[in-house]
Amino acid sequence: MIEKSIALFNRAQQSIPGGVNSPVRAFKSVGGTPVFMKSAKGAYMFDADGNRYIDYINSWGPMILGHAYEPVVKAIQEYAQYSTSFGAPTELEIEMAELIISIAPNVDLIRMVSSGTEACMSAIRLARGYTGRNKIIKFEGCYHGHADSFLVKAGSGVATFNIQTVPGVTAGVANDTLTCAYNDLDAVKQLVAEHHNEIAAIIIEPVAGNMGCILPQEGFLEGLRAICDLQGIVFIMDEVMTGFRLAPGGAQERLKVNADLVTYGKVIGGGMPVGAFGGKKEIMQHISPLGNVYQAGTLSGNPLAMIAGYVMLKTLKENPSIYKHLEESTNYLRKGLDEVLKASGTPYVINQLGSMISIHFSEHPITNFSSAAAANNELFKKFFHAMLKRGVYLPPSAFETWFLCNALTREDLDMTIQKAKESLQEIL
Ligand code: HOZ
Repeated sequence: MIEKSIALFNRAQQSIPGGVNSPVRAFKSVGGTPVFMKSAKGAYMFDADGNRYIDYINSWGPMILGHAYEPVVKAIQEYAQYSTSFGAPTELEIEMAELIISIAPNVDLIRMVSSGTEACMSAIRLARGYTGRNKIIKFEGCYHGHADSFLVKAGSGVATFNIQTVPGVTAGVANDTLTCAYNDLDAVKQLVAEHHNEIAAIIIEPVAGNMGCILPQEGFLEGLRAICDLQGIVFIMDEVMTGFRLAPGGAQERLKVNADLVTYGKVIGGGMPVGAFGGKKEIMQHISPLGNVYQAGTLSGNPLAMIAGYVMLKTLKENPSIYKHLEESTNYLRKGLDEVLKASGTPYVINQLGSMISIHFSEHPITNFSSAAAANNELFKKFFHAMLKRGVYLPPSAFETWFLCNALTREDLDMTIQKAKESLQEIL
């Protein structure tokens, strides 16, 4: 029963475009009514009607330690009394920067912003300002937030709603965004050769999470690194999803590939609106007020956002066993899902790295956007609804990765596997 959610959705549509403040929440592509949440604790979310869900979105990544993680909540409560915003520097921002630099590889200087979109948008501007070049290369199905340059062949909601061209993005901006298929190093080489000395940056999700979960094939990231070195191109790793999740030092640490600039979001804010971009001093020193590449924000380094992120990152840094537990949980889930999917007889692919995982209903490996788009995504929609009504909250799109949190118990995982079995029996 989701009567209250239905009433809330009807009401929301009178005052909010589509009834939601971010498109994929609307369930438009899977159909049905989005569930309106009221509270969450640990691995569970509770909707307006009091239904409980095991959560595999975790706010699209940030809640790696589970919802309402007590030390984060307490720190926010304590800091709120000092002021919710200063618009002036604080010691806490230095603590946060020093902590990130101590955890993340290749970060000499870090600038805090308020979202992953801002982080990626600013990193691109910096790369352009630093190199004096205009064009960037991004990969089909990768999503780096909703800044104009990134909405060309983007993943996430743009792919979910099958939007081919985003109105409002000028041809000039779109022309400066070149795209290649994920995992296609030869296509990148060709593009770089065709646009000699024109490309400022290559930006990539080192593990893609916006077309389901897609892993870089062996040598792909290393190949991009080598191209960037050879051509003086800035290599930007968008670690908004992978940062502090795949390892304390994110994909850079886990996959042993170095970025020139790295962008963060999600986990870095402990559930508050936070992003950041950082990297080598040689590049970062071009950011204002050190240099002339302008970038600013009234709420950048906001004290509540900083304390939430600081407590979260410190917990992760000091407790490496969290990553071991997350990995074990995800492996366990993968094994269980593998068994029930195999038994169902339907073709499927499970992609996973660390605590990022997704299912595509496909006979073929899922290695890029076109293979993800060719999968049986109608079946995924049915699977999503069958799981939802059984109390398992998956992303409402095959073009999104699932994120696990550390609060999941074996019982939760067993229940998820059992619900997957029942769901497959219902829909096949
Ligand atoms: N960046 C998130 C994962 N694709 C989606 C968040 C949103 O668009 O609401």
